[in-house]
Amino acid sequence: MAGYEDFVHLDYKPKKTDLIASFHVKAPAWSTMKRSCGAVASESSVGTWAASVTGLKYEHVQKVAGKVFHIGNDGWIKIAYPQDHFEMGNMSQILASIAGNIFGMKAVESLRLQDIQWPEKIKKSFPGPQFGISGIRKIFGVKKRPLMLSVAKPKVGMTTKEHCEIGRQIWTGGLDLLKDDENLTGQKFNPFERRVTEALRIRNNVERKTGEKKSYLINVTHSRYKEMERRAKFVAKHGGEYVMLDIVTAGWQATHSLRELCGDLGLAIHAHRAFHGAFTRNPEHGFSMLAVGECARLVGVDQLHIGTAGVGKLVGSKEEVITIQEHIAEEPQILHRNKYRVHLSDRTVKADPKLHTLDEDWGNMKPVFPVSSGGLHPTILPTVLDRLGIDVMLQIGGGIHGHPKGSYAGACAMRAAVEAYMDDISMEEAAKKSVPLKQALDFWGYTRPR
Ligand code: CAP
Ligand code: MG
Repeated sequence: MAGYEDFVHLDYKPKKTDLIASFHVKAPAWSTMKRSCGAVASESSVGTWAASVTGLKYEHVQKVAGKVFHIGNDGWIKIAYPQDHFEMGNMSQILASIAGNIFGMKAVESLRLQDIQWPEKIKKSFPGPQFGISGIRKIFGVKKRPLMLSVAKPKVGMTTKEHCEIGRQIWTGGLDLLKDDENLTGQKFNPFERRVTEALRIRNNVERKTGEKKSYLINVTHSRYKEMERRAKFVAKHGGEYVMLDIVTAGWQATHSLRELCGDLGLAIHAHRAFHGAFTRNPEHGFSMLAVGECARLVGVDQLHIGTAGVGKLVGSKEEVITIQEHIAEEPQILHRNKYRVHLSDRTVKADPKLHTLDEDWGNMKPVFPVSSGGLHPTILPTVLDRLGIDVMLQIGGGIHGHPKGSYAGACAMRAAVEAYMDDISMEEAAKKSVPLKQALDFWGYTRPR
């Protein structure tokens, strides 16, 4: 009789065509590790609790069943899934298998999906990013320094006029991008269309004045795809370069469909990950941000928030964030004091046994531009850049609009801090030449918000 244990095959050698997932499993006292791991493989592929209906008696069902091929004594396991178990190009179905019912099973006390290794055929069935890091840099004509953005704060409630005035100040103050916040869409006090046309009008003026390319991450998130489509087309019609999407609250269908539309419209997608903490935060249970990042890369976002590597107000350790960066954007380009570590030419990422991540070969799929944001202000940016390198986008909200002299000064301080870092000059040194940076240094010092 096929039971859960029949999904455990410790002698199985995964094929190159298998999708492999690394999980941490905690079995309840009344179960065994073998049974709990088998339950995960069964419920995430072809089986259910009633042994007789797991289907393993049918040969063709066995061919698409998950197999537990590694059970470590530390609770870390690996499951191989034949690629034909999945529908190509359908992220919703893939996750309904490997990240579906299993998190709610009584057969596990806790379960954490840590990393996924994707077979070539599945990778090729997804579009991947349209622009890549070099393509985004080309939009701004900025070859090396980190790109800088600011989200208008207070995040919701300001009128269109107030919101767009903040855009004028941060663009004039030297930043590359204005960003809508994750929960600003088309509320009545700041209607979508009016905000887009007014902000882009101001943007065009600031570009003329500064001679620098400026852009705007416009949040098109909506629970009706048709409306999202209309808003994206509106942005393209009015000369915007980006849309922003809350990919977790909107979901994979919205993200993948928007990626197809933006491919036609030539718009880049900035992915915000609000809501991810509900399932990525607990190291014992849930779905890792690393796995979210890989799914986002496959479905094809151009930029993704990945955290501040332990510096800012939101959780996400240095180790975890650097790992995510390596998997979605390859080897971080670290500024070693006037010496740049060159990007690895190939797109392979090595497994880290300590973090239970898996090897990955991204082939020619474009990288995602990592975004570091959350509780940052100008004087602590060097610590973020030391950890993540300079191929990042730095996003600051409160750390600019909370500057004692306001948003324009806050933006000037951020620009001065980043330029100083690129010239290998300390914040104290740079503050001698930048009043706004000195004011930020006097006001916040090197405190780390939390
Ligand atoms: C940052 C932010 C971003 C967070 C998202 C906020 O504002 O706008 O949404 O960075 O987190 O609403 O908190 P501050 P993450 O700069 O004022 O903190 O980047 O980790 O996804
Ligand atoms: Mg926000």
